[in-house]
Amino acid sequence: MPDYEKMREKVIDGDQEAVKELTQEAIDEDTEPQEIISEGLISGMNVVGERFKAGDMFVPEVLMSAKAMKAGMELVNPLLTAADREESVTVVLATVEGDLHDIGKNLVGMMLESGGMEVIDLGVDLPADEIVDAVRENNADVLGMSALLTTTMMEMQNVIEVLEEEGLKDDVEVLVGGAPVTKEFADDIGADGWAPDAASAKDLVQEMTS
Ligand code: B1M
Repeated sequence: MPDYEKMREKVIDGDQEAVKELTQEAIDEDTEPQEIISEGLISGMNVVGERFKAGDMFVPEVLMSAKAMKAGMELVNPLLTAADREESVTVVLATVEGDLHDIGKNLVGMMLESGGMEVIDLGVDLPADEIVDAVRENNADVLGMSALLTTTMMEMQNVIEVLEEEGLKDDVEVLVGGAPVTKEFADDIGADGWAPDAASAKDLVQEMTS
């Protein structure tokens, strides 16, 4: 039986090497990959999410934990079956055109991955048509957009308008966030959801897609 308590602890500590070792041990014991993910890796990251929301952990620590979780996931991912993958929620994530800030978006992506979702991170400074193409091509369940500048947040509305023009708006849940973005703004531009931080974004996406 893998030592999940220790695995969770090492994810929380952001200890990549220890997480890799414990994950490999669990794999060598022929443990179900899904069990390793849910009982050890994601379960540890869930604690991190809660502590971050409560203000008991800070961005650099969360990034370390997310890296440790990812290091374990990289060993487990090749063992997942096609059926395991099909069940997964697909999220396309981008920072909108004109905006180069990506630290918050990356945190959101890591949290979503820790929730077992498939994240297609398009990067920063993404024009609306490229975002919409990626939503279509990946048959995304959720589009997550981030903006950190008051001058670029309006671009989110533009993306939603392009989604509407292309007849895709009803097929995808649109989630927006970033320091200047408020719930009121999200409602005004027709987004389906807004989250103040990465851990809340994961909770909301889980709600939206369940
Ligand atoms: Co810039 N910058 N920056 N910057 N920068 C801010 C945002 C600013 C507030 C600084 C200031 O003036 N006090 C200001 C914006 C002012 C405004 O618009 N009102 C600003 C400015 C003006 C600029 C430039 C224009 C500066 C210049 O060149 N004159 C320029 C613009 C470049 C561009 O984008 N075109 C610029 C450039 C940069 C750097 C490149 C140097 C760097 C970015 C590096 C990078 O991201 N790779 C940078 C940084 C680091 C900052 C600050 C200092 C920190 C931002 C950050 O990473 N925060 C920032 C000031 C500040 O916030 N103290 C500032 C940490 C991060 C974890 O938080 O991104 O808010 P945040 O993400 C949170 C939530 O918002 C939420 O979850 C995250 C974590 O829980 N969230 C989501 C984010 N995205 C979400 C998506 C979701 C849900 C939740 O769903 C999809």
